[in-house]
Amino acid sequence: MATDTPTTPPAASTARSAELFERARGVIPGGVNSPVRAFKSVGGAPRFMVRGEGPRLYDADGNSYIDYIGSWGPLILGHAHPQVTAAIAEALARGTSFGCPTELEIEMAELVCEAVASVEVVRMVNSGTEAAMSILRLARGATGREKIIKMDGGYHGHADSLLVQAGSGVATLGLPDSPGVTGGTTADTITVPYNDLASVEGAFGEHDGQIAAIIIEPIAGNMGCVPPAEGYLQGLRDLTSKHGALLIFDEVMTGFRVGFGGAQTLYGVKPDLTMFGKVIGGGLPVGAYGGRRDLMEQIAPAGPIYQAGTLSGNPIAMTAGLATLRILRDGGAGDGGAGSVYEALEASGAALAAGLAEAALEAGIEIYQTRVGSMSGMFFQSGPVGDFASAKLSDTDRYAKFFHGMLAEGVYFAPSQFEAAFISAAHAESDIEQTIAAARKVMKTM
Ligand code: KE4
Repeated sequence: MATDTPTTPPAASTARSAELFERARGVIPGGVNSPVRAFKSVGGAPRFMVRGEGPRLYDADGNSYIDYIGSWGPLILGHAHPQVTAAIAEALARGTSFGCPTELEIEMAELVCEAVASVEVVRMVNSGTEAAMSILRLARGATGREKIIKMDGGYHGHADSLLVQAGSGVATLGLPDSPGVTGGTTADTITVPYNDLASVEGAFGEHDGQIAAIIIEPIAGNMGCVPPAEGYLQGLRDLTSKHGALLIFDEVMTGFRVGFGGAQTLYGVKPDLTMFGKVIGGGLPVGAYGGRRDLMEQIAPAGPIYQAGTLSGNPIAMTAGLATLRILRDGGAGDGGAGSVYEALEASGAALAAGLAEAALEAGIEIYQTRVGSMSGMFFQSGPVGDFASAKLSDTDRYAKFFHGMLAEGVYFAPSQFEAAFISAAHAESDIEQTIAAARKVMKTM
């Protein structure tokens, strides 16, 4: 859905946002309900948004922004997509939650199983964190093993056992990365560098027979966007199969984002279990986990491994998710032709990346770009970036200057060098062109 891009007013006041931030900090930790929103790593005060439409966000001071966050991934169709909002409005009239099974949940489960070949059975939860907690409990319960391997720089939500310090470059046993997380809960979490098969082999060598699973973002999106090296994911598949461990893909960010079948379909690697979130909720709180039937049927009440949730499979969230996924499956405005949305997203992603590269070259600024479809990264360094250690070599001060310069030009990138950028199907060519023009202007000042 292309939109005529209204001209962005000159960087007007942000007084109302500043006032709201002051008020928020009196009653909400740090003034926000999720840390990254507070602009801590780029400095300055967050903009309080009042509305989103298509590719744009509108803040409390009346400024508008071309949005490359999309609520951190869910809004692949853009803000307030008419078919999604209409479906939600219609569902609302029937009530918001029943605490009983509904056909909507079956339709969602059937759609996810149809889209992702490795998923035979799926359970809805309310966030990616909840999906991660549940999937690890399942992996440990099903294998009878206690240790898990995660990647340095990999993020799977804030469940205790996953809040471990980044490793020291090889397989390191987990030390808590937050007060309140006990050594006991992270003792069984081994961290290894992303894109490094040897360190995984080493971990299995050291802890053979004790490792329940590897949990990984098949395309890392929380160290900036870092795609898997050639053969890496298949290497993990071979190692987990060889050592009787499970392979878990965290597709909360990549699921239905980089293709209708997610990263696993794109790279042709079949995990045992997969987590979902973001896009499958169409902007409402949804997470999910699923995979092999023999594993998933060990989840209560089918099996003994407990997991529950008051609002899991909520009818309004299912409605928003189903409306979104059906448009992605059927293409464009639901006019048939599977994949046409993804083709458009690929074209937009490529155009933005090329424009940013040109702007950086013109300004004599070194950047290292990564991209998979409509999910991308731009590291302020010469690269290459293949893992968290190399990502951290980026010039984060320069990123902060870029972020604020673009914000003043009405373009909203993530307020952190270590996040991904997302394009939606609502971003028109004119939005991409406006973004590139702004980047050319801003990069010259950095
Ligand atoms: P939630 O619990 O925030 O729904 O999902 C956690 C999660 C799990 N797995 C992956 C790959 C994720 O990217 C996330 C959450 N992503 C962050 C952005 N990098 C959400 C933004 C935020 O924390 O506010």
